[in-house]
Amino acid sequence: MTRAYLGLGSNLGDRLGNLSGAVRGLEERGVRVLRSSRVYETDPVGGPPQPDYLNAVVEVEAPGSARDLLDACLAVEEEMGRVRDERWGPRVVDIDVLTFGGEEIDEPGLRVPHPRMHERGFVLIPLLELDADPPLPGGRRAHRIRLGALALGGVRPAAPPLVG
Ligand code: GSY
Repeated sequence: MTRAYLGLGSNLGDRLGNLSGAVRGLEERGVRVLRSSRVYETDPVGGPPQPDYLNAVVEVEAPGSARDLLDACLAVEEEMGRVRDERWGPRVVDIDVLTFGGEEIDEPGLRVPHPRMHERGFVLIPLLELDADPPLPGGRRAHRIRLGALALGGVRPAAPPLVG
């Protein structure tokens, strides 16, 4: 079993219901969701004009490899109707593997820690609720990251944690 952090996001349909559905889908695939950050409403970053997101980070216990966890995330996204047709476009649900234990992985389709996680307020702010010193790309440490206006702007607490 390996502890990992996953980033969840939704900006289509019943956004909060979609995040809860993602948690259920992960549990059904043997991924135990141990803790959740609060849910934040966040301005969209990148891509075409699109609705605001709800984002959260969950801590999970994963039974297999990082690749197995990624496959479980992709299966849940697919089951919930995500169509991967527009890069950076709106989505019913998005599940990103942010970290996997202390592992550093750079393989096609799987880079862990997630290479942009420390630049995104919608990831970093909920993650820091769960872990004050999480693994970050390139061995960076949270205390050295400048949470400037860019990272903090447009991230507003919106709902309680998804579990617990
Ligand atoms: O990377 C995940 C999908 N995504 C998001 C997101 O989850 N939240 C916000 N605020 N902007 C985003 N842009 C993309 S792409």
